[in-house]
Amino acid sequence: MNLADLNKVALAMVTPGKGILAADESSGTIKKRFDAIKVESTEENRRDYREMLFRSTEAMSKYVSGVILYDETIWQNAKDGTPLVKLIEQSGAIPGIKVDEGTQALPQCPGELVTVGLDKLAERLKKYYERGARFAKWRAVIDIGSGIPTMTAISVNAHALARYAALCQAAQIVPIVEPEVLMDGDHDIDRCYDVTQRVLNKTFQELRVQRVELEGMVLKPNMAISGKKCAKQASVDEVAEKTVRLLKACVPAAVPGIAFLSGGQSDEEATAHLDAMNRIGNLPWKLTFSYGRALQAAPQKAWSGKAENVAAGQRAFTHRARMNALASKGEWETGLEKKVA
Ligand code: 5MM
Repeated sequence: MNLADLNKVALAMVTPGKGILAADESSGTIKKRFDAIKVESTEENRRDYREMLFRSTEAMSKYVSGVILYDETIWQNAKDGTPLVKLIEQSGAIPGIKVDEGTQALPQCPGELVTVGLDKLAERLKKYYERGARFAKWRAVIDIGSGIPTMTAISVNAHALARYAALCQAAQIVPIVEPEVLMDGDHDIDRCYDVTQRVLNKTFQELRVQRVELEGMVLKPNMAISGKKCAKQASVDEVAEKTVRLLKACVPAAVPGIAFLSGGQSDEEATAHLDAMNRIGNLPWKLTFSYGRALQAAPQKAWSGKAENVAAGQRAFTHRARMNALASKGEWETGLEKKVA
């Protein structure tokens, strides 16, 4: 492993003014997104949609540091035969790859999940590196509910995240470590804070045990936020203040950067929260975005599967990417939302 090179890639992924496009929806998830815009989820439509994003020259070259791809996409070519990975590289962004293989029910722990995909991971990473991937992603899913999460679910998921991260670094690939505490329930922000604290502490403990070099990774966490069904929704300032406090307590300064998931927040909420955190300032790591839904909902709607809407889809993507890029520097303002380029 060359740690200096891993650190260089990790720092590039969290460059202020840029962030990561999470375009790694698995087949089931992209089908759900396409169903919502009444587009059939065929291989060609998935390719056309992602090609539209990667050919958004302004967004990709100015505001996107890296793109997380799904296995199908990393092997796909654009309509003119250019590999999609090349389009990303040509824009100056770094190609990355989701390497987990989804979740399975965790035995003895009703309602809880464990992320799988460690078998043959070393071999798969080698192929992805040859194809151009310089970072990877693995997502653990932790749900909050009555009696959950159990320490069992937190431990097995943290262990798998660290096993994955160590294998990535051995393959000269920067691991994005994503322990996602879901915001689906009716819990309040303080319960989210407590659970996320336990999850992050266990994750960093496992990363240390398995000798993962913190300078060569990026953390992708949820924010400390109220559950979607909670009657009392925390304000933007409370989310920002509590998330920064939580991260300062759990994430070593050796980690170059933190790229948040959006987790079901609205587009503008996800931007406002990131912006408010960066306005707090004096942080030991860079804070940016690695959004899926909060970057793509608008372009998906604008595109709606029609070739004549490609330019509108690209404008919508560029706008959201720019808003989040400003938020990564604490320079976003709500008034800018009206001025779609
Ligand atoms: C883009 O969605 C990613 C893939 O999800 P599935 O494996 O469930 O299909 C997802 O991991 C994503 O990268 C993160 O959850 C962040 O996306 P959001 O939409 O929460 O910002």
